[in-house]
Amino acid sequence: MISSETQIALICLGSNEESAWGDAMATVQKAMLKVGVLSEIPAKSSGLYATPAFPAGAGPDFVNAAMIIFTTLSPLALLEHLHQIEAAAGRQRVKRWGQRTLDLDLIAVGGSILPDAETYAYWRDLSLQDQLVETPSQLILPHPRMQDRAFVLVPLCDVAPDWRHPVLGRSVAQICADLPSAARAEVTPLIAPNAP
Ligand code: PH2
Ligand code: MG
Ligand code: MG
Repeated sequence: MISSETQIALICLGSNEESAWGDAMATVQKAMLKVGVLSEIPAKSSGLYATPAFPAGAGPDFVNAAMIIFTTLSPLALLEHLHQIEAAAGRQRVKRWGQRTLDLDLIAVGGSILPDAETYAYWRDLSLQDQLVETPSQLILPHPRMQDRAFVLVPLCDVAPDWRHPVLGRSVAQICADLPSAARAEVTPLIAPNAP
């Protein structure tokens, strides 16, 4: 069922360590099934990609993917479901940039700007140096770094190329095209997306 309250949610999946569910690729694939269950109509899943860890040298390559789901859950309720799936894969939240069995990041929910435009802008404009030491304690949407990250944008292009960023006013495809081509080229397809 889909209601007038149903919103599109953009989710990025990543793993660079084996989990209770197998290697990084198996972990992301199983997580895709579990995230898909949260959607009221069939979810859309990107291909799987190998990506170098960010920041450079932070560990083994990641397997990354993206999904869109359609849900009436609030952003916080959805985040809680994503954390439960991470926990089921055996994720322990230890080190911010450490290796991770499974990371499910909520990238955006509809056109929501959370908690407000000013706080969003603070986190978006944080210098790279400050990003390494400051972590938001609340959910910021859209994800304040999405426009910088090829490992988020290239998979998102498979599932939501036309989603428009509520602050930047640009689509996923446009934001992705703005990345340096070298950054896009580092995102290596492992498994192609299913035909729609
Ligand atoms: N996630 C991180 C940190 N670094 N690097 C890549 N390539 N992919 C990720 O998903 C990723 C990362 C923190 O969540
Ligand atoms: Mg992440
Ligand atoms: Mg995360």
